[in-house]
Amino acid sequence: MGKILSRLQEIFGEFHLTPARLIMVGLDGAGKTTILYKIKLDDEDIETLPTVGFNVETVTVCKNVTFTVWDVGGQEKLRRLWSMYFKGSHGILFVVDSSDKERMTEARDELQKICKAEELKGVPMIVIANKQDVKGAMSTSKVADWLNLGKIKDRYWCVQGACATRGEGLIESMTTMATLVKNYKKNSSKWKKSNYI
Ligand SMILES: Nc1nc2c(ncn2[C@@H]2O[C@H](COP(=O)(O)OP(=O)(O)O)[C@@H](O)[C@H]2O)c(=O)[nH]1
Ligand SMILES: [Mg+2]
Repeated sequence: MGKILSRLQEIFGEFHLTPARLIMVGLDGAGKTTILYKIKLDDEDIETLPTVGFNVETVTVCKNVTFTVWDVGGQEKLRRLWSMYFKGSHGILFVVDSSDKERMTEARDELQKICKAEELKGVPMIVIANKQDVKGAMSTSKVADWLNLGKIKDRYWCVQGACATRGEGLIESMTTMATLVKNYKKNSSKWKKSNYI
């Protein structure tokens, strides 16, 4: 088992009764598939194909953790399907390409739409500021500014810098996520077995 995956299993070990359901979203090209493969296969070199259209992947990465992954943006008609996938989620991983200044506004708009979703009220969010290895990539605080994260007062959130291709920042992201999900579980009546469909 890869390093990231075994660490993930360790940190989510106590979620055996109520497995964590996480959604991972972001614009196409942000690095979601790369992150997923890094978690599942760790150091192996994987070539990723850009996800075309509406593509939802649900992956159980280890015993207690399920990821639902999809691209947001430019899919207005399909937005009504969102709630179906949002329901029962305990954490949001929002992945952003820190080197793509041109699409930062679009990323912000998508993030704001996600934050407005009723099904995700109070659900904690980690923003993964990916592609920190690219020259000229925005720092985590710049990304936070661009995405207007300071305005978010109704959920816990945090920004984590990452380089998915090298697997950097992923354990940190998942460790923080585990803590936030634990708090969410403690404080939210939403965390009920009946939420698991
Ligand atoms: N330089 C760099 N490229 C990355 C990083 N993460 C992903 N990529 C590349 O960005 C492209 C899109 O990644 P992908 O995982 O398919 O994005 P997705 O559409 O969000 O699933 C691929 O060519 C990846 O190899 C990173 O941290 N640094
Ligand atoms: Mg993808």
